[in-house]
Amino acid sequence: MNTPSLLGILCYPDPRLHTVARPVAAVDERLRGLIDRMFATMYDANGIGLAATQVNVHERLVVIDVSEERNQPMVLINPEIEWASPEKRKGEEGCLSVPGIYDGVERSVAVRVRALDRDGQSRLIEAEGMLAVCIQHEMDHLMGKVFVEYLSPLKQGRIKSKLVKAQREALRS
Ligand code: GNR
Ligand code: NI
Repeated sequence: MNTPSLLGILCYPDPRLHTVARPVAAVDERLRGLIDRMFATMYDANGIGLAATQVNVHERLVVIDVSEERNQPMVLINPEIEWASPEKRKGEEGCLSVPGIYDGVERSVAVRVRALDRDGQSRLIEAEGMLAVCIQHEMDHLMGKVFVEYLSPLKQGRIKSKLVKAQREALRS
């Protein structure tokens, strides 16, 4: 197969990151083409996950690879959380749409998620550790939520100013 072309990643505070995604209607060749381009974009950016929202496609689709070797691609289509552990833990998060910003977010330590795979087969995914964190982070994107929204208004304001300034300067150079 040809190398899939890369997609542009929206940067916070782009208002399009707050769009709520609609369910994927059909797992077909169009969708598999988009999935391949999302993986290429995620691996190119050294991310462990990418939600369709971040590439301005507002459908419930996520790609993930939390493996060290970057050889365990995972696709979640129309994911729904069936169970989230009441036990939570605070961990450091980053986001390809919020470059250079890292801060602590509380997440359930384990989740069970129902989703379709790239063949349209229904799967139950039992996740803990980094995979559980990543799935919750990506599913927030599909709901139009970016991790910085868990931080204090003061921090959010500082992050916004910093990124707006950085994007202005990137545009000028
Ligand atoms: O690459 C990513 N790393 C990461 C680290 C800690 C918690 C969540 C993530 S997801 C992020 C990629 C991304 O922005 N996905 O939406
Ligand atoms: Ni993200």
